[in-house]
Amino acid sequence: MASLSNQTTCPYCGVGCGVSATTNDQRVIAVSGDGEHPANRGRLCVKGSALHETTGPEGRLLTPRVDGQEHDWSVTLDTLATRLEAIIRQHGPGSVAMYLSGQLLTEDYYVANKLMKGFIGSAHVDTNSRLCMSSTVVGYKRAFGGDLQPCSYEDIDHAELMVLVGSNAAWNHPILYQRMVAAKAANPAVKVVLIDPRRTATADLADLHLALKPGSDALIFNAILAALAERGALDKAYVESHTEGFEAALESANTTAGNLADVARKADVPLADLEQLVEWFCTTERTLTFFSQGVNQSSSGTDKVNSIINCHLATGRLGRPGMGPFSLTGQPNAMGGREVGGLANQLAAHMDFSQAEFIDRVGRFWQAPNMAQQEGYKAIPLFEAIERGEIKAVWIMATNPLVSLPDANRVRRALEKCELVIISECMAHTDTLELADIVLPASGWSEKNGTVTNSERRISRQRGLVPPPGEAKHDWWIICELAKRLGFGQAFDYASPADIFREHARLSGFENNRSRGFDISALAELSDAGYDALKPIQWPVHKQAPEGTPRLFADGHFFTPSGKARLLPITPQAPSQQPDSEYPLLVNSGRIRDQWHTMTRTGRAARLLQHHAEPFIEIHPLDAKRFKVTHLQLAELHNELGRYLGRIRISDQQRQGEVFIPMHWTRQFTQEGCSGTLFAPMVDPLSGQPESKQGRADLRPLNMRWEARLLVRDALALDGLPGRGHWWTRVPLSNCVSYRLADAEPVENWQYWCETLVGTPSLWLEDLSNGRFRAAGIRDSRLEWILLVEPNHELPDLGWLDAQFARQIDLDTRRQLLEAKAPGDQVSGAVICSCFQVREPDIIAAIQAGADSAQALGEQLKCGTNCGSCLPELKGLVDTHADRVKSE
Ligand SMILES: Nc1nc2c(c(=O)[nH]1)N[C@H]1C(S)=C(S)[C@@H](COP(=O)(O)OP(=O)(O)OC[C@H]3O[C@@H](n4cnc5c(=O)[nH]c(N)nc54)[C@H](O)[C@@H]3O)O[C@H]1N2
Ligand SMILES: Nc1nc2c(c(=O)[nH]1)N[C@H]1C(S)=C(S)[C@@H](COP(=O)(O)OP(=O)(O)OC[C@H]3O[C@@H](n4cnc5c(=O)[nH]c(N)nc54)[C@H](O)[C@@H]3O)O[C@H]1N2
Ligand code: SF4
Ligand SMILES: [Mo]
Repeated sequence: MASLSNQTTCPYCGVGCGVSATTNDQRVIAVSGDGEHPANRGRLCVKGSALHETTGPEGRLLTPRVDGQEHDWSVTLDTLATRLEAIIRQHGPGSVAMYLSGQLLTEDYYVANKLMKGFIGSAHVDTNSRLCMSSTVVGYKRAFGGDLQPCSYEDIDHAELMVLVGSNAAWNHPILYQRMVAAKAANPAVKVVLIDPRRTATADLADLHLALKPGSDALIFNAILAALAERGALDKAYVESHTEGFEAALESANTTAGNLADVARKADVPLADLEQLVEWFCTTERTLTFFSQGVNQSSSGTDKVNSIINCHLATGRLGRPGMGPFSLTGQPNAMGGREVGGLANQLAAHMDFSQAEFIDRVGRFWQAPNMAQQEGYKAIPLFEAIERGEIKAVWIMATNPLVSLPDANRVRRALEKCELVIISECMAHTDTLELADIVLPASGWSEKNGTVTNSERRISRQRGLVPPPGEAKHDWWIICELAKRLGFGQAFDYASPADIFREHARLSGFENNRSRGFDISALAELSDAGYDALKPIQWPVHKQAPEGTPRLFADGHFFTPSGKARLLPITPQAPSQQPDSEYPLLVNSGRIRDQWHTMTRTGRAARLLQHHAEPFIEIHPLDAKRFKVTHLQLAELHNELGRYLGRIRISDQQRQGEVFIPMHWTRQFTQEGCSGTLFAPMVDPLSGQPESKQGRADLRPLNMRWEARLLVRDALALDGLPGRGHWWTRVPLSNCVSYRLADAEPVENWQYWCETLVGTPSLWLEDLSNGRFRAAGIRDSRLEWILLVEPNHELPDLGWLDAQFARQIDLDTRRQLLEAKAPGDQVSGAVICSCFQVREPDIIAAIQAGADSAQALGEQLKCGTNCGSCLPELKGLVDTHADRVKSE
């Protein structure tokens, strides 16, 4: 049974699941879903279930550093303050910036924003939410007069039509997806539509999948709006009383998408499928439209968001159960960041720089001496200003921009030039950290205390359960200590996150009078004990209704000057990065099931790297032919900005002319597998959000002479790898580190190769005519390393090899190490079910032996019976292989 002392919130996706953690003195040793949390009611997905494997002191950043030297906190903070003051004195407050993250807690975020915008006097505070949710923020503000996400998870239980646009919820919002699965199981009449150029795991639930041409979403929603009007499906009374701008919006829709056949052709989807979507949308009152990065990460993302909202406003489908335009937020505290005003064009508490009154109000509330007067640089221009030398100091907190920003190579050049780079980080090794002048070790999940807000505007507590390792400190503490050194002690004299939260809650209600939708002023009076015991609560939480308020917009009142919601005329735009003869492939990028962003945490858990262990390039079979690449071959995508190396995966789930690459890999895990290097920094003109879904590149096979697997006890510095054109990836296992290596140059003498990299072999087996070589280093009967050069992609079971690093090596084992097949060997295949470590070959074998459903597989192999994240893939395997069985 969960008790307060171990209830916390998952630090990954915006679903915001409650977690019950079991701890010892140092670390979390087990986790389970919190049955009392309304977001997940006891369930956790695969990433959540592995949380305990990704915490603990190993690999953590433990000590503050200045110019590479370790120091204590007092010296480090004094130096930081002195350097910042010097820069501000010489170049003004506009020469310093912060780049924050939706993974900070609300309290960290609040004090960072307050320090910069009110006290240092610079609005150059932006956040990785710029890359994530900023188009939605603008879309909601334009339509509703505030950044107000109107729906709740509960709506899933009432919806009759669910449309997912640019969302792979099965992998990226798994617990919410499972709620959709349950809703459909409970009522098979519920229809689900997926709009995504790829046939993702999410398509498993869909009655209809529109594999549209990338970027054509606004065209489709304009077509729906036009059809709603033509087929008499509008809610005219609602439009009349509660909205404005309808006529202009409809006119744009009619002009650009009045003809369904024309839209189907332009969006490259079958007319009958489009017609089906339109018909369901026109006839289903309770329609929920989910959207995520396929919509936001676009050079016209804001318009796409509004094209969706238009259809809901025209039918009055929001503010009631089971309906509305529902943006799925990505990071655990994407919402909290928006609440405190962490974006450069926001100020605080849903006020921005658009009105002098807001600046004055926030200034009075903070008693701020140096209020910034206009909005600051958004992420892309911010890093451009750093490159120009206009911004001389940047403080990066809880984000890894060298990987996640587009044109990543340019971001590197900018930071290399920057006079003062300050980085607050939990982990000892990240790509960005290598460029820091001042390094500040931060406490992480399970150590820090505060709140986060999930996709349905529900505030939950993350609780500090174990002490931070080494010298790591809480982000809010670090910021406040610096503020004190800059002379702002009085305004930053907080004793705890609870103190900060109360102030944030007070500001949300300050001179609000229901003019701003974000109001949690009822929580401003929480005692410390009340804060500690705070149960998940959805905002607004007005003083007059402290238990939470009725659903947003139920009364048809919006936060625009007229009180009416706005429809906007939308002219669909094509992506700005267009394939051409030089760079003929469209590059799409996104997430995989078991990794979180730049892998600093999920990359620590061996089992999370068994689903996908390497960067890959997913490509349609016909394109594979055209570009002369074969399945599992290594290949290079390249364009004028950079290159990306990955393994080819041929898949008919991909459209022709388009490839998909994961966003996760970094220099810590592979050689040139960072997706960000391929994307041009093209942004939406209103939101500044980059177009990370539509890049372009050319593809060529990498003709490697050999591939090998090297397992070593301790990680290697692979700069020392002999040979040119080499490639590597790294996967941590329980007792060793596993590398895949490849090179275009042959190795003349493998023994010499071993000596230069890992040491003289204790035993080896050479079969050069077959391209085989195996060698191992054994010291004092302990295995130190083993190298396996194999001509094909099937290598022996890693689990067995890994286990040998923890054993005494006897004569039998010596022999087995050199044999082609080790005991317990199986063809290594992807682990589909992480919870029970069930591999693809075993699943296929079971299907071939008669298991004809995911349920049957679960009964036999247990796969899919815990978190359920792999159910879509299990069903996919059944579909593929059961058919084959039947047809044979
Ligand atoms: N496993 C896992 N889960 C995560 C995360 C993670 O790193 N790992 N990160 C979290 C974060 S921060 C975020 S923002 C969310 C993101 O969650 P999602 O938005 O679901 O994630 P993505 O995989 O980036 O992109 C979703 C889909 O958009 C599709 N797409 C590309 N172009 C278009 C287009 O033009 N139109 C349409 N309709 N679709 C298109 C892609 O093919 C992709 O399948 O996930 C959160 N959850
Ligand atoms: N090509 C491409 N690029 C993308 C995307 C895409 O789909 N395609 N998606 C974009 C999106 S939606 C997002 S959200 C971004 C995410 O990209 P990033 O924000 O760059 O990725 P993370 O790995 O989450 O980085 C968080 C960092 O903060 C550290 N950290 C974790 N907790 C704490 C803490 O409490 N305090 C401190 N100080 N540090 C902490 C982690 O170790 C990690 O290094 O990537 C964006 N970039
Ligand atoms: S769905 Fe998974 S990653 Fe997202 S909050 Fe829940 S447990 Fe964490
Ligand atoms: Mo995100």
